[in-house]
Amino acid sequence: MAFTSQTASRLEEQAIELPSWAFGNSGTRFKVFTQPGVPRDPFEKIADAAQVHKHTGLSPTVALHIPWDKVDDYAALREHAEDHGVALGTVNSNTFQDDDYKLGSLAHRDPTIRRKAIDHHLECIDIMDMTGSRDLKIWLADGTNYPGQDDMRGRQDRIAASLEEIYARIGDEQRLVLEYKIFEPAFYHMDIPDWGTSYAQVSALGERAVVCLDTGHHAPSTNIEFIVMQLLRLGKLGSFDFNSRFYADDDLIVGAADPFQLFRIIVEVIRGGGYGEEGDTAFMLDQCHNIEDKIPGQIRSVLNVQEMTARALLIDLPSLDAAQAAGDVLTANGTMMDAFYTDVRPDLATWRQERGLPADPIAAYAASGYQQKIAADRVGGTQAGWGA
Ligand code: PSV
Ligand code: MN
Ligand code: MN
Repeated sequence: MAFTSQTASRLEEQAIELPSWAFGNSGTRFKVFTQPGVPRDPFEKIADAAQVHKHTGLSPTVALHIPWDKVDDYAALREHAEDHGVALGTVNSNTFQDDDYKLGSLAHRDPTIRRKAIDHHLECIDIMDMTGSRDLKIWLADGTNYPGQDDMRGRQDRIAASLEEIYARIGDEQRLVLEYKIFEPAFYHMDIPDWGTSYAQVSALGERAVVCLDTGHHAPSTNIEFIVMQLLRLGKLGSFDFNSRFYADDDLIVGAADPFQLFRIIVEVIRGGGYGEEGDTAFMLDQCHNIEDKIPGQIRSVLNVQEMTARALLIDLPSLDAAQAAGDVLTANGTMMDAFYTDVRPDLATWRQERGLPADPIAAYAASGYQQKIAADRVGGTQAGWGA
């Protein structure tokens, strides 16, 4: 199937949320490389994120991380975003950078620590009310390092009770999104290590509690698209944190390590009704750009997602269905591969031009002078929060 006007209009339904932390300095536990011109506050992070949307038309919202993006006046932040042509998106909580949470947050045995962690989430919901955000995303660093360190069952029960209290405060138009991660920072067990645990926890809460699938949070060789299929089938795939990895939680540019995996994931999103206007699955990036420039790194990322979406939209579904029904293994697989191997880049350049966007967003950004301007104007930019 060729790139048609129908493909073009389905691509208009795409929105990919950017993480505010992608624009700050970041690194590994070995070294944080500082870059000239990085934002000094959340306002500047949003201005940078707006550059990505301006050049691609793909990223109308920016996710916040509290307390990294704490400000005195959220109405002003919201207005600032709107002035820059974007809106504020998901609010991410943070219970992993405080000494009190050494042994856990929502799972902690001590009710005063649990209270503090729950209250942090209630504060995040207050912020969502001011920013107009729909989603509260919770990723917990909770877990243990040694067998016997704590009672895993008790921790699971305490998380359930804590989440119940947080969920009770979620507004009618808001959602609680629970992310899972196989390991790190805890290494013996994580309290929310996999989609099944996240699914069990959110299912107990109610309709507006859903799962976040971070593509970097699985064991090597995990069939992630199977999880996508299953969560969509169960009506619980709330969002993606897209990034790519070679080894662990690498947070590299989405589609860089394994574009075919990204393609397969998006095929299942479309198949499961999670894409665009018909679906409720939010696309977000969760990445850091440690050694490359951050704004063009984000531009490349959203273009990679768009490119794999376009290829996924090209699958000849009637032929695929016929081949599957006939048990014609090679034709069925070949139909998928024909779409995957189609170079859609010229069509996407045209798609952009037809919508008043630059054919080559990375070149247009480089020519805009924005990078030089922020390097000259901003001194002493912030750290994204990682690799400190
Ligand atoms: C930690 O692994 C993590 O990368 C999770 O993926 C969160 O989504 C992100 O940090 C931001 O809190
Ligand atoms: Mn994530
Ligand atoms: Mn992660």
